[in-house]
Amino acid sequence: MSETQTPETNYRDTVIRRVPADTSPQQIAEIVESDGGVILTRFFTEDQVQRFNTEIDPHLENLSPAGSPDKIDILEDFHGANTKRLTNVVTHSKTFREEMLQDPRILAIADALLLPIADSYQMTAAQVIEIGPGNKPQPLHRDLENWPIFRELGPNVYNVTINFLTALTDFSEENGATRVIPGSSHWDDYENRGTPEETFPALLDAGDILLIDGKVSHGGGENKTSDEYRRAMAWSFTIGWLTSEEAHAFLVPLDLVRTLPPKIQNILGFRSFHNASKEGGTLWQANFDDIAKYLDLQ
Ligand SMILES: O=C(O)CCC(=O)C(=O)O
Ligand SMILES: [Fe+2]
Repeated sequence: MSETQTPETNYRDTVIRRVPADTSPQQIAEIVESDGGVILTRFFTEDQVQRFNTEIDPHLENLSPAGSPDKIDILEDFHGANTKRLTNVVTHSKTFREEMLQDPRILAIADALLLPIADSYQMTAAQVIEIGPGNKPQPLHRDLENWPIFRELGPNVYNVTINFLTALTDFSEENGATRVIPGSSHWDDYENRGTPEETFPALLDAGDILLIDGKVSHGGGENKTSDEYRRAMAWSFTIGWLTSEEAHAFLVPLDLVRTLPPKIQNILGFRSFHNASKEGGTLWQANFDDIAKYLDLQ
């Protein structure tokens, strides 16, 4: 149990620290580097959450609750038997595209955490995750395991990915709040993902964000209710020199992309990834030039 626990505060509020949404990006980055995650309270307004939910509702309705079409055992487990997962959220939601993704606070936090190791970053995925009644706990994992070599490299590796897990309904321990093992980012052996007993639930209100790095062990919680649906969006940014989970550059229509600012176009893979400050090459180019030029983006 954390040393910061005091009789007046619930341990759950101290073990995953909670800070207001207007906390400085530097402070947020420091907490994430220390604990592996932090809760940013009241980040998005009720109105934003409500509009977002309304925009994605029809898309979710059309989805099967079988997690994903993947028939590989570990992915079936990972994606859940009664969980809906909606991808390509940039295309589906105007509120996400124009407000959440362009929120200067989000970009400043991502800058603080990712620009020290690369000159540009991308959104590897934006996925709505609706955990339904009876769904088992998701296996504990670190998000950097998407690129498994990092598992072998362990805690001394740079943090290459961050996840802004946003609550779209209130999270409770019973309905499947994400579970986190704070500090597991510093464990020596990344083959060790910890045990359910070591986890703490991220108790969020709709609009709060659980921001985690790629190094902390966590997983979606079990939904023990008979009638509640826990809805979240996991949207993750990774440095530009890793392949992203979602191929946004092939999924988001170019006409839509033309309406977005250059930094967002870059985040979606419609501009090249630079590494000049580290004396690295430019990646994802066309004829040695920025693909934005090839695509005639302004
Ligand atoms: O649904 C959740 O609470 C966790 C999702 C997650 O860990 C992920 O998408 O990487
Ligand atoms: Fe995860």
